Amino acid sequence: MRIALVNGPLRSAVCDFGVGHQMPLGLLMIGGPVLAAGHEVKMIDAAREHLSDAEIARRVAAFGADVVMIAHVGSTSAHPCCLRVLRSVKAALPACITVYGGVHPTYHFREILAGHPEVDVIVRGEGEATTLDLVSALAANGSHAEAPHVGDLSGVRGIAWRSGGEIVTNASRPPIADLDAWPIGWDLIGDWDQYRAFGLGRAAVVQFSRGCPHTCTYCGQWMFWRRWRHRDVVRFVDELERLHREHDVCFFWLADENPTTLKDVWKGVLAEIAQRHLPVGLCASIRAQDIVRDADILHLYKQAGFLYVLMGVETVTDDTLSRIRKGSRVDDAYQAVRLLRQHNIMSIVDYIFGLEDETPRTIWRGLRGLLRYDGDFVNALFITPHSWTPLGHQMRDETIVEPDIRKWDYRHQVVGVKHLSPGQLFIGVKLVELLYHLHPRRLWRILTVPDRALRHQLRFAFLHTSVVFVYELFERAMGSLRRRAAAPVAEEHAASATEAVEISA
Ligand code: B12
Ligand code: SF4
Repeated sequence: MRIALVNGPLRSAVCDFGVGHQMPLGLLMIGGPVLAAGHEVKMIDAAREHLSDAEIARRVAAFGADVVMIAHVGSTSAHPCCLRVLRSVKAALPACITVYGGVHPTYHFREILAGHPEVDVIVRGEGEATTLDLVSALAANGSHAEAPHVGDLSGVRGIAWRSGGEIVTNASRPPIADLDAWPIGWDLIGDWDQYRAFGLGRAAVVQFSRGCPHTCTYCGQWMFWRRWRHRDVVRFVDELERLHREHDVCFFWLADENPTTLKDVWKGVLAEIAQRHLPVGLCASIRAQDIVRDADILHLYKQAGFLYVLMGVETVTDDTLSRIRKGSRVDDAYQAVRLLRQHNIMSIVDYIFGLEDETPRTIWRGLRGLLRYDGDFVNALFITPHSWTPLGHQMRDETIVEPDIRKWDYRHQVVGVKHLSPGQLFIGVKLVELLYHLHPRRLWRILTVPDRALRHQLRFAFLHTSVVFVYELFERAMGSLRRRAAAPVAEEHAASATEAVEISA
């Protein structure tokens, strides 16, 4: 079969002006197995190339696709644009079967299939094995010949689809036991120069492990992968080495939720990369508690190439940390930043606004707490109550001030706070970002840190953070003007229903 993989055309300030565009690893991971099984597969990265819907449909038609598979890493915020693309594809190619996957459709499959005939099949959860089975079933059914009939898919575990107009949820699929057995579709990347990070040359997103043993209430990733698993250390590092040698990849972005889960295994990964002396940089999300735990092996982080650690500190009080089940304490974050600094590794700390009822006092306390942590950069986020998370469930009755799910991307306020209007909270958050990043201590460090490479990285990040900051002010101003003109919110942009569905349903 001929399968077009489309990375949804979501515009993102973070990629356009901040870190740079990254490759859609999820699509590469479902593309690899079908490619290896002998199907013809083409990647259309509409996000990277900023393609219009018409151009995507044109490329899909030119390829002669039997099946179009779509997703985007910013799954919820990209949902409206993914549907829009599928409508264009169906209009241009009614016989083409459309398959949708990723986090958001995994949980909202029922309302999507009920309201959107442009979606034929939804793959729920981990995609590799399900996609391969699905494509084999579609090929066997000869489904592509007769639109929009997909044939009998009742034997394919892990999907939701329509049969005779009824929505059918097939049995779920157990988590993949051997992650190394599933080839990644690196050959689907046409131009490696399209993917770069932090101004450090070619970059690749890679994944050593899946899942997370923690259960933070605002996060759904621990449910999505169901249990923590990891790849074979040597085979994983072989892959990094091959990407570096064959494609000149200089920077690896780990997509893992929690790569550090087992200290010995993680130490093995770091030691294996370090002993190969690969001239590459690394970045990953790592819990503050694990950085503190790893104090005695942080030199290995550095030797392996760690340049950035993203740390979800989320808040500045132990009470809130325990309420969101973070499983760490304020002091962990404080120590982690210092340890990373001693090893010349940059820390980018995530802070979530809206975890408590924000007032000018809590915002001020947040700024003071962040200055005490003293991470190199702060990534200010807003609480986003995804329906499948425990927090989304708890917040069911809260006021939603942003019904447009294109903005459910953590960078826009979604839930109302009692004591501040959205405009006031926005100003508060922007002031925190401004005062934090322009703090004399931070500017002094950017100007004078002795390590040349680190100085360069700090300046790069400072410049690009500033551009995103200005863009968001501009976006907000334009949004207010548009709101004043009272543009109606289109149906597909309204918040999707809050039905939370277990992945194993
Ligand atoms: C690396 C990463 C980034 C990087 C790189 C993004 C990239 N292009 O690869 C950067 C920093 C740029 C980034 C940005 C954003 N990200 Co991000 N990111 C991640 C992270 C850490 C890993 C993503 C990943 O590659 N996972 C590994 C792959 C293999 O998993 P996967 O994509 O889910 O794919 C599997 C299945 O979902 C399924 N599947 C996926 N797609 C499809 C498609 C089809 C057709 C099928 C059948 C199956 C299928 O099969 C795959 C293999 O099993 C995740 C958190 C996490 N650990 O997962 C957040 C995450 C995906 N990001 C998220 C968000 C919100 C964003 C931003 C919108 C944030 C922002 N405000 O800017 C932007 C989007 C910008 C953009 N244009 O890409 C959220 C999405 C939540 C949601 N419900 O929408 C996540 C889950 C973080 C979180 N904890 O909530 N991100
Ligand atoms: S540690 Fe990170 S990935 Fe794990 S549950 Fe908490 S927020 Fe999610």
